[in-house]
Amino acid sequence: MNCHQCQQNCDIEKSNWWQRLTRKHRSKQVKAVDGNIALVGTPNVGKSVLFHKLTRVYVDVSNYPGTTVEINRGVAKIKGHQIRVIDTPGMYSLVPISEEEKVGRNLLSQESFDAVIHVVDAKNLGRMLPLTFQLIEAGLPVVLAINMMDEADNLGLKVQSDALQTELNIPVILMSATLNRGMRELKQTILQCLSIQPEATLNTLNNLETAR
Ligand SMILES: Nc1nc2c(ncn2[C@@H]2O[C@H](COP(=O)(O)OP(=O)(O)O)[C@@H](O)[C@H]2O)c(=O)[nH]1
Ligand SMILES: [Mg+2]
Repeated sequence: MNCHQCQQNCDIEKSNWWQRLTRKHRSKQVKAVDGNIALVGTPNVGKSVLFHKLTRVYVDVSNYPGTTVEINRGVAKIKGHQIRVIDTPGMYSLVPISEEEKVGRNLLSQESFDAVIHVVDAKNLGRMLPLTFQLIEAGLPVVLAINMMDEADNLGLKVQSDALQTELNIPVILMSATLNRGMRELKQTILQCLSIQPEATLNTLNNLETAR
């Protein structure tokens, strides 16, 4: 019998080989993502360092349509969940002046995010918090990642993260992206924003259920 693939004799061994190959190819395809997050903030606060620490699975660099502004998109794998991450261009305000800020604002308004991580420099909190307020006022699901804590510590600066968290009513994480400090808390918070309960919480809930 002629095979429709090769137009020759198609033995059973070959069809098994074909099935194995297509099965292998299918298993290599990227699974559907479980959520979307964005990294935002002024230039030089560590967004790209954080982006590369989070995304090791797949990274795509492209220009935002009609502009020369580069956008990095990737996929973070956190506890088996695939989360799309976008590294937005630097922005000082949601009221755009530069082309980068326009692109950043467009991205935030056109796409839907489960978490918008506002990355700030711990040494310059006063200058950076106004954007946090704007993002919160815009109704975005903001997480404040206070980065460069290593440098703040060296300067003897203290950041009252608990007070900030209570005042702003959003998750606040102290971190040093280059030193991997705070990465675990950030990943845990991202899962919580996606309504994916961390194991500990799930276990606690299960225990409560069985105790009834
Ligand atoms: N000391 C210190 N440097 C950092 C940290 N995170 C990022 N950097 C450095 O800050 C600079 C700007 O980082 P980058 O990720 O390019 O910032 P972006 O403009 O926000 O994307 C780079 O030289 C990084 O190595 C950190 O937690 N501590
Ligand atoms: Mg960058």
